[in-house]
Amino acid sequence: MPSFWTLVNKVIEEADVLLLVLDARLVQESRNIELERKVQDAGKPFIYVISKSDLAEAGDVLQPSIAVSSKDYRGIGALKRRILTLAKKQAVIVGVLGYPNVGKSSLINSLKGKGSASVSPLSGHTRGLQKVRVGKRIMLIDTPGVIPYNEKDFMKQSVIGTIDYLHVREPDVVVSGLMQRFPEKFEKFYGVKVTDDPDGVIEELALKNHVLRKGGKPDPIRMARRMLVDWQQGRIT
Ligand SMILES: Nc1nc2c(ncn2[C@@H]2O[C@H](COP(=O)(O)OP(=O)(O)OP(=O)(O)O)[C@@H](O)[C@H]2O)c(=O)[nH]1
Ligand SMILES: [Mg+2]
Repeated sequence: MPSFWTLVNKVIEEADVLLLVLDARLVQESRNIELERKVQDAGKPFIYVISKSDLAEAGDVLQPSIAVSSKDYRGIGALKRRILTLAKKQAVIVGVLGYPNVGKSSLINSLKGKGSASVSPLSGHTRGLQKVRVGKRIMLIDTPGVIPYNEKDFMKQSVIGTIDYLHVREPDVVVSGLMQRFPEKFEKFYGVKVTDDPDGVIEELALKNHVLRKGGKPDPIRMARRMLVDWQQGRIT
C-alpha cells in the first residue's frame, strides 16, 4: 500500500475543494500543520470542518470553518452549500482529510444521507481512497487518516483516538492528562471530585466500580482503559 503522504498528495492534486476535518473537543490538537501547508501550497480552496460538534462547543477559532455533527446532522446542509459556492464549477471533487478517527467517513455518510463509507470506533479503519458520489455535482474522496512522520506525541494521538483504546500503552497517563484538562466533564460523568491527584481519582473509581486486581486492590490501568473508551467513544461531554 502506498504511504499516507503519497495518497494525500494524490487527493490534493485531484480535488477542487479540500475538507480538513478536526475534532470539536480538541480542535488545535487535531490539526496537522504539514497537511495544511501542502493544501495551501497547492492553492486549493479548503474548509476546516469541525466535526463531532455535538460533543463540544469549538468556538470560532479557525477561518474558514464550519461546525458539523454526523450524529444530529448539524451543519451538514450548510457545508454542502459552502462546497458548491467555493467550487465555481458544475462537478466538484472534494477531498476529505484529517487524522484517523476524527469522523471523516461519518461526515461523508451524512453528506450523502446514507451509509456509504465504512465507519469504526477503532482508528485506521479506512484504507486506500474511497470515492462516494453525493447528488449530481459532488464527488467525495474518503482517505485514511494522516499520521505525520516523526509524530511522537502519543498523548495527543490517544486523546483524539488516532491511537485507539485497544492500543494505548499507558491509559492512566492519558486519562490523568485529560482529567486535568477537562475536570468538570469527568466530574459530571463519573460523579467524583477531580483533585490534583488524578491517579488517586482513577484508583477511587476502580474501587467504586469493582475494577480490582487479585487480592482486592484497585486496578488503575484497567480502570483508565475503560475511561479512555468512554472518552474516545464520546460519552464524556
Ligand atoms: N458523537 C459523535 N461521534 C462521531 C461523529 N462522527 C464520527 N463519530 C464517531 O467517531 C468514530 C470514528 O468515526 P469515522 O467516521 O470512522 O472516523 P474516520 O476519520 O473515518 O476514521 P479512520 O477511517 O480510522 O481514519 C466512530 O466511532 C464514529 O461513530 C459525530 O459527529 N459525533
Ligand atoms: Mg474512515
